[in-house]
Amino acid sequence: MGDEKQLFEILVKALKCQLSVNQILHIASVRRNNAYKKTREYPKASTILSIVIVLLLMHHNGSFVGLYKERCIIAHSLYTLSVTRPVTKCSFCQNITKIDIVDSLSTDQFITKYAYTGRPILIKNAASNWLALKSLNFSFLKTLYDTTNFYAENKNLGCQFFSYKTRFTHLKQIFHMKEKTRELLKDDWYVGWSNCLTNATYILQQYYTPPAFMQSTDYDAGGVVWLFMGGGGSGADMHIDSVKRPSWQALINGAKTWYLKPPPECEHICKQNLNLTAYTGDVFVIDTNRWFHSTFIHPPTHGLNIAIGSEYD
Ligand SMILES: O=C(O)CCC(=O)C(=O)O
Repeated sequence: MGDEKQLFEILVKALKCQLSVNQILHIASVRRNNAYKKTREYPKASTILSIVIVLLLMHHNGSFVGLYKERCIIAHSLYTLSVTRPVTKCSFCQNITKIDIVDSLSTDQFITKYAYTGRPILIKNAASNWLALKSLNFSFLKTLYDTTNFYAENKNLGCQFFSYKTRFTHLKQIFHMKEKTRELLKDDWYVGWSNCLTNATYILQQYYTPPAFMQSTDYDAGGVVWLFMGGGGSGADMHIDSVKRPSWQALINGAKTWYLKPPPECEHICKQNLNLTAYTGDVFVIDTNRWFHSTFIHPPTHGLNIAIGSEYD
C-alpha cells in the first residue's frame, strides 16, 4: 500500500511537470528497474494502469488545468536527471578503450567519426590562439557582469548556476567575494554557470571563435555559452546531462582531469573509467548526455581555472 501511495504521488508530480503518458510509463519502468536491483516487489501492473486511467480522466475533465501553470514540485537535480533518463543504446561506447587525443582535426574527420557518434575527443591547442586566453579572467568577467545587470536577469531567464561543493547560491556572490575570502578559499571552490543574456554572450564571443573543425555552414556552435571557474580541487560530481546536443569545452587557463563512465546499462559492454587531462588551450568534445562525467581541477599555478564551452549541432 505504501508503494502504491508513493507511485500515486509520483504520477501526480509527473502530470504537474507536463510529462506525456509515454514518459509517465517510463518512470514506472525506471521504478521497476530500481525495484529489481533492490530486490523489491514490482508494483502490480493493474495498479499502475488504474492510477494512470484515473489521472487521465481527471486531466480530461480539467481538474489539473490549474496545476499545469505551476512549476514542478521537485526541481530536476543532477540526481533526478540521472535516474529518469531514457535507457541508452551501448553501441556509442562499445569499442572505446581510451579517449582519442589529437593535435589537429579536420571538419571531415569530426563529422564522420566524432560529431554525433558519442565518441569523445581532445584536440590539443585547438584554442591556443584565442584572445580569451589573454583576456578572459576573473576581473574581465566581473566587469562584464557588473555592467550588464547580468546577475538578476540571467537568473530570471532561467539560466543555471552550479555551486558544486561550495556554499554559494548565486553567481553575484562569486564576483563580489572579498579578496580575502578568495585567498582563504584558494584551491577550494569551483562553480559553473550558463550565460543567457545575449549582450554578455555577444561580448564573450568576441574573445573566441568556435573550434575550426566545427566551422562549416552545418555547424552552429553559437548555443548557450557555459563557463566553469574556480581555484582547484574537486570539480563536478559524477553525473549525466540532459541537454539538447553534444558539447565542446575549451580550457582557458589551468588543467582539468575528466573522468568518464558509460551508463550503468552498458557496464558489461563498454570499458569503465576513461579519463584524460586537458590543459590551457585544449578543446574537449563530449556528448554529456551519453557519458556520466566528473572533473578534477588541478590547483592553478597562476590565476583561476577557467573553461568556456557550448553545445553544437
Ligand atoms: O567543466 C567541468 O568541470 C564540468 C563540466 C560539466 O559537468 C558539464 O559540462 O556537464
